[in-house]
Amino acid sequence: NIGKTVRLTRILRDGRAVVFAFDHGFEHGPGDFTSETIDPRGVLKKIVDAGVDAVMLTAGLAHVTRDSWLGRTSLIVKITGKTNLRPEDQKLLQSIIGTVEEAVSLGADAVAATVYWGSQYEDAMLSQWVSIKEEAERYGYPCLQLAYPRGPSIKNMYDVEVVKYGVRAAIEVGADLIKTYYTGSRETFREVVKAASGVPVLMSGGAPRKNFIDFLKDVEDVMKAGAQGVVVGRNVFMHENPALAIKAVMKIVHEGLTAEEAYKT
Ligand code: FBP
Repeated sequence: NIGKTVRLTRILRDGRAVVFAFDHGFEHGPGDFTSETIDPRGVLKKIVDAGVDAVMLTAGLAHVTRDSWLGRTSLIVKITGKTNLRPEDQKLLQSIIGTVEEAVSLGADAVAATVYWGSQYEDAMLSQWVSIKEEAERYGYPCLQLAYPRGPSIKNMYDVEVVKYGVRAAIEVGADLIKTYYTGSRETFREVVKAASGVPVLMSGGAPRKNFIDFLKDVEDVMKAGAQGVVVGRNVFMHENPALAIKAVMKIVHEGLTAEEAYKT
């Protein structure tokens, strides 16, 4: 599938990528933002100006923020989602919130969908995934899977065996790129990368760390463990200087700097 290779190369230009996730307004709600960041256009422009490899947005957000990213970075359209407003017992289900065709019409380079591996709704999310995949293959679009182990039988979603299972399951259903949780050490994440069997693995940013340097150390660890990059949201847009924050992440991912070096420069 040449189209898929072409588009993947646009995201992973040197084989690695820093993706800015900004779907939090949908997933978490306005509580993640300040009165300045509630309008996504300003912060998105700063991140794109800083040279980020791709942005991951819902189709609606991609449309309203088009002047901030269009023609200047790659776009990944997230086509599943859930709001925090739904009842607790429905929060382990992601719904279809967009289509591959919409992503194509936006000029995107990939689509993204979440599967909560281990959820009581795993079956529904897998049916969605297979349909998304089928359409994406037709258009030559890579599918990024947010392979998140979450469910009643999962005690620790950051446990290496659990994360490895999610990653292995993701490749078994044809993920072209995988976004997953950091397992807390270089050694364990090396196992996760191995389980991905050559499919690029990107670390999911997670909740904002008290000290930004600690987040950068995680980025350094996953890169040393063989990951292809990161998908980061809150640790960057909640930073007092998002442009500086994303640049530091990019220095580790693309230039191989240590966390300490990237923090200082
Ligand atoms: P973060 O770097 O902020 O964690 O963003 C990554 C992401 O997966 C987003 O794409 C998504 O909105 C959010 O985290 C999911 O958050 P939660 O873990 O609360 O479901």
